[in-house]
Amino acid sequence: MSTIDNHNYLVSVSTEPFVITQFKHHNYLLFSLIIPTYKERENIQNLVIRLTQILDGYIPGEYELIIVDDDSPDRTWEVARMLMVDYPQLQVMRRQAERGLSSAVIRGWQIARGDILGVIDGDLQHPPQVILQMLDAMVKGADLAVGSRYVDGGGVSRWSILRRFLSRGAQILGLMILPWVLGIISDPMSGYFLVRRSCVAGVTFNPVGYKILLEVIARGNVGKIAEVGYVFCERKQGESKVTWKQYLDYIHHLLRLRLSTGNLGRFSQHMGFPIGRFFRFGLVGLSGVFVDMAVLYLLSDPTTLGLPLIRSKIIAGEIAILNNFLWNDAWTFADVAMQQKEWEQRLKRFIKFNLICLAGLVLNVVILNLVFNLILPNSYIANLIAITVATFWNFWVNIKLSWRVTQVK
Ligand SMILES: Nc1nc2c(ncn2[C@@H]2O[C@H](COP(=O)(O)OP(=O)(O)OP(=O)(O)O)[C@@H](O)[C@H]2O)c(=O)[nH]1
Ligand SMILES: [Mg+2]
Repeated sequence: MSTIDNHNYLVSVSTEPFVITQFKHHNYLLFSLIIPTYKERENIQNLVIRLTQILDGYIPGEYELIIVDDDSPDRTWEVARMLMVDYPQLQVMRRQAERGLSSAVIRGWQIARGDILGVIDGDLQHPPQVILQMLDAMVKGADLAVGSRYVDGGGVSRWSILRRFLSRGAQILGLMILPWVLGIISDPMSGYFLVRRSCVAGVTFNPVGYKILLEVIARGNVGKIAEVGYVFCERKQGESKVTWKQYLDYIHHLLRLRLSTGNLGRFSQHMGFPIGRFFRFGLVGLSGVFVDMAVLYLLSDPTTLGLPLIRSKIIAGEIAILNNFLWNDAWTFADVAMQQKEWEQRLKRFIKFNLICLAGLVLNVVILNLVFNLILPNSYIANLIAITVATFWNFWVNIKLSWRVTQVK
């Protein structure tokens, strides 16, 4: 997943799965610390100096620092590369094909040689000396050592009321959606932690947004957890990259983890049923209902175009199908569609989707009739049953025929 460029530096080149391997390196190390950076030109040298002083006094020669920079416009990667001359334990990866904090951390761990894997912010807001307590906890047998702002010795220095409120609000929301992940530590939003390689090796991660720790706890095999207090310092140089998008990403991430881990995830794996996809497919279907209704109104209502009902319905239905197809292709089955991007392939999928939905409609009518006449003479309940069966039909047959995952491999 990474190569060496013609200046002898690491560059990430592909979008391979986010899987960390068990050891295969003969030049194994005790500890690899990832420093994800985006526009941290002014901070990076100080951080490397501090970390080196601290770690050289504790585990000289047994660690590496890996800066993963997302091609920062301020050329952080260039400054970092120059440091490599004086700091041989430093590696630098400049990512041009991918973006994002969490994925940067995983890409770093994928090239790491350490038995203990860690992450620290590149802006000096995480006090470097705390790493020693965390390493100590790992050496004493913890699987995961988390720097926490909410245990003894921890805190935030000068956060505004709004930021404190948002941070706590996010934590409470997370507790409601993923209690078995956020409920087991005091600071699940921490971006400062160490984890044992064996707890994350072989796991397929799906990193979204900022909160990589959630991903590690939810998908990894973490047993014993240690928490070490630290004070989240003020940023002195550079600027924060936190925007509203991070809050949206966070909610997206929670829902994704909710559907793919815990009981639902186990059920989904056990039954071979892709619950997350089904959820997205259902949402898209719902959006189609609104499109259908709106177009039907525009075409058939006497106050608008006043076209005949049947003709309006056929056009509205087809536009809704087109709407659903576009969303499913871009979202529900994006991973499959990305591998089959030619317009002929898209057209083929669209035609199949149309035919399957048509068959679904026929099925809908047949089941409605059967249930209504033979089992339960209530047209609404009968219709609900018919819609449910048709939705499963549409989903399942479209997976098998339109967005065929097996064909991709
Ligand atoms: N590689 C990479 N690093 C990132 C990205 N976004 C942020 N970072 C780094 O991740 C660390 C944390 O980001 P910050 O923007 O400082 O977020 P924060 O510390 O939670 O928030 P502040 O208190 O506002 O600074 C810093 O080292 C950033 O440079 C990204 O998209 N890619
Ligand atoms: Mg920061």
